[in-house]
Amino acid sequence: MAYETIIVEIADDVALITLNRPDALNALNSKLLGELASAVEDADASDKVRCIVLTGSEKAFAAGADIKEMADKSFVDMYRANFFGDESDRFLRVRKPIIAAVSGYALGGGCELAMMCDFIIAADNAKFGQPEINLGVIAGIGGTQRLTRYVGKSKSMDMHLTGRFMNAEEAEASGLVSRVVSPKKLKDEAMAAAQKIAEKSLLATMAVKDTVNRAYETTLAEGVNYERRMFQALFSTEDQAEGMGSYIEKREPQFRDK
Ligand code: CO8
Repeated sequence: MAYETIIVEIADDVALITLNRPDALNALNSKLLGELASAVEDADASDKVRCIVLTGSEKAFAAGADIKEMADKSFVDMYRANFFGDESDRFLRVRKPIIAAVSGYALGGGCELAMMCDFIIAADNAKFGQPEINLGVIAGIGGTQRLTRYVGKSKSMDMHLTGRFMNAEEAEASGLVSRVVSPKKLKDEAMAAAQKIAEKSLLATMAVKDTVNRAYETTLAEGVNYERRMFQALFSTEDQAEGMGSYIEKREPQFRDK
């Protein structure tokens, strides 16, 4: 499918989705978020895709929701359209792993979009922030909740209340990102991670995503019980027999997602 605001490339079991509004630093408007939701849904349904990478340009992953699109809207406009709620929900329903590869600005909705992915690999020029406070509003697609879970209350309050940016070093130290590389290596690093994930049993990678995300939604005891049942359920798969059999036979596993 042809998109106007994103580029989708599929190779070696990985869908690479690049946000592509260079004139607006990939600001997230309705068109882009609608196209992105469709692209990740297609990737989720495709037999050719086992992992997804979401990236932007070297200067900006995304500099936030499109301020020019939002500026004149009323509460009624935002409420009736459920502004970005539906697109966010569609993105969050994707069951295959999504890696955010962040270079440059990831601000406001851009930071929130990165946090809706399953993990973030950052370039050393990355700048994360929730500067909505400077616009007289607050985060609107999960920032107050997800950033607090990623980095804790104190740092999250600091970011949301002052609107300051966090660099890649601080983001790694505080647990927001999983690794930091140079901007030139970012895409290769993210694609290599995605290809590594794509080699695994898709059933197991989907179970990891489901179960780790459950940690955000439940008590420890409930989460551990959910994990135990998922672990046990995977013993109904051929991939469990293949994975353990190949270890014992000292060969590489051939997973078939069955
Ligand atoms: N929206 C619209 N246009 C933008 C945005 C944006 N968020 N960010 C950058 N642009 C545009 C600029 O207007 C400029 O366009 P033009 O040349 O036509 O004026 C172009 O991109 C390049 O930007 P700059 O010239 O400003 O580039 P600089 O390198 O000087 O500065 C910054 C880069 C610091 C990133 C700067 O552009 C900036 O501060 N951008 C705004 C950052 C921001 O406030 N983001 C938060 C937006 S609000 C939000 O995300 C809410 C999320 C929740 C919404 C959910 C709805 C329910």
